[in-house]
Amino acid sequence: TDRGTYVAVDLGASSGRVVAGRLEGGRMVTEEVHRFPNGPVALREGDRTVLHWDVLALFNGIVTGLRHAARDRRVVSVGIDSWAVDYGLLDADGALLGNTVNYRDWRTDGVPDRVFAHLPAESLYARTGLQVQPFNTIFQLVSAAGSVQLGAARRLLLVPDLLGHWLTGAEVAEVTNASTTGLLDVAARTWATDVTDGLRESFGVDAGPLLPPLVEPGTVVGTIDKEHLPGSSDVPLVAVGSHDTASAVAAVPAESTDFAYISCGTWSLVGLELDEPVLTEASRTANFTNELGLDGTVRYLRNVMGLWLLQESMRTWEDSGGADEDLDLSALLAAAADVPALRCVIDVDDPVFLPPGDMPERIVAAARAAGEPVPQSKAEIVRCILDSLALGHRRSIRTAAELSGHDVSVVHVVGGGSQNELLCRLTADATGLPVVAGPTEGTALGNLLVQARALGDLDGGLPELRGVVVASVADELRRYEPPSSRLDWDAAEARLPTP
Ligand code: ADP
Ligand code: LRH
Repeated sequence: TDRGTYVAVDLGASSGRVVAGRLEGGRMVTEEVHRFPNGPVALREGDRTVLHWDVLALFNGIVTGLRHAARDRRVVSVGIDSWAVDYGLLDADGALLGNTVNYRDWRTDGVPDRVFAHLPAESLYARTGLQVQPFNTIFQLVSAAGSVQLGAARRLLLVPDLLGHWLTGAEVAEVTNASTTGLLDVAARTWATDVTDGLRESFGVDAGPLLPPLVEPGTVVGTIDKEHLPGSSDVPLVAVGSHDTASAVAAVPAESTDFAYISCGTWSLVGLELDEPVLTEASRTANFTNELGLDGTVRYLRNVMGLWLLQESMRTWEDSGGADEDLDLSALLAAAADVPALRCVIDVDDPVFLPPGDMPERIVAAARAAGEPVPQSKAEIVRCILDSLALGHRRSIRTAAELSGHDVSVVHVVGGGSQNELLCRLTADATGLPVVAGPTEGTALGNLLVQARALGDLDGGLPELRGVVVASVADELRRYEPPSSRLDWDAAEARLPTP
């Protein structure tokens, strides 16, 4: 029997995709129906330049994708996920106040310390369990204190909820993504009113009234306006794990519970799935985050700078003139594989790498400052990035296991980066654990499975959903065993600054 087609909208920092999925004999069969680019847009604002997202282009991409999906399929539901923390503000008429600011904008430089002077980092961590990243929503709001837009705002909607609002009129905050704001009580899964009270008293930022009601993944939040799905009637918008990383983790093809995951794309999100947050002082100082997952789970992880380093390096090289074949990703990776391992390693978590810019130059400067051999060629720079990311993966998995008291016997790498064989091989080598790579579009799969379950077409918890993942992507998975003769990762790690 044809249950119809679920449509996942998955917006990454580097591209947006619309994926149609159908259940067939216990498998979720997927087809990408539309893909469009995404990236920062630098725009003058008074006397400075602010990085934005082109949120209207994203909306257009979604609408086009829905149209493609509905052309010869019966669409029965839609779900949206995106990167975390960013938001749009609506005024009292429901109009968008300005473009969504990109989390890599420098407006939050120095803001965390200003906040901690009033709201101590220890008590914020105890309440929210959230890592300190300058771009957390709480810091973005404080950086906007006193602005005309914030003064006129009536509603704050995170990116997936904003796009969903434009499709349906609903105003909600899906809880997995809300857990990245710094405004959520991680244990209660409710807004942290003591934090919003503190923001009002210390910074005059009255965020509390802007925050919409929270919903858990699986909630039907509204009906897609007919103009966007002509021919279909009453298609529900389902709140999925609207934080892309939550959907990615839900679709890890794990067959046991002692797995670590790396959601590997623009970022490497490296960690474990837990039942309870870890709110210890050691966890806070290691900057581990407790973000919320499906079905009451906690995503205990660290943000490792990820393939952003490679994306931005390639962009720099492209901008500086040569659209030659050197800039083909697979050719670059093949050349990097021939460079000797661990010659130059850098601390990828250094905040200098966060904003857009000349990444090769920053990498060279970081190597020079640390007394590492300076990479010369493109291949050497790429090799330095991948060796250093593998070190970041290794350190994060080990620390996650230590801080949570959990064992890890396998590492699942999902997302676009799971196609990077060299990085997967290095990660197996660095961690001393088998790596299972794939699926590439796990986030979309996690999004689709939550819709199917919400519609009553699937039963069970995460183990059952993961069973469907395994059945759906088994052919796509690649396994990398840690080699018996190992490179000296201990010595390489010792060359990095201690965290
Ligand atoms: P995001 O969701 O953050 O936009 P993705 O999960 O789409 O990111 O991953 C994008 C990354 O995947 C790219 O930066 C690139 O490094 C990597 N990638 C994409 N395709 C390939 C490929 N064929 N081989 C190796 N790496 C790839
Ligand atoms: C990955 C991601 C990550 C966040 C970052 C802002 O796309 O959602 O989990 O930390 O974007």
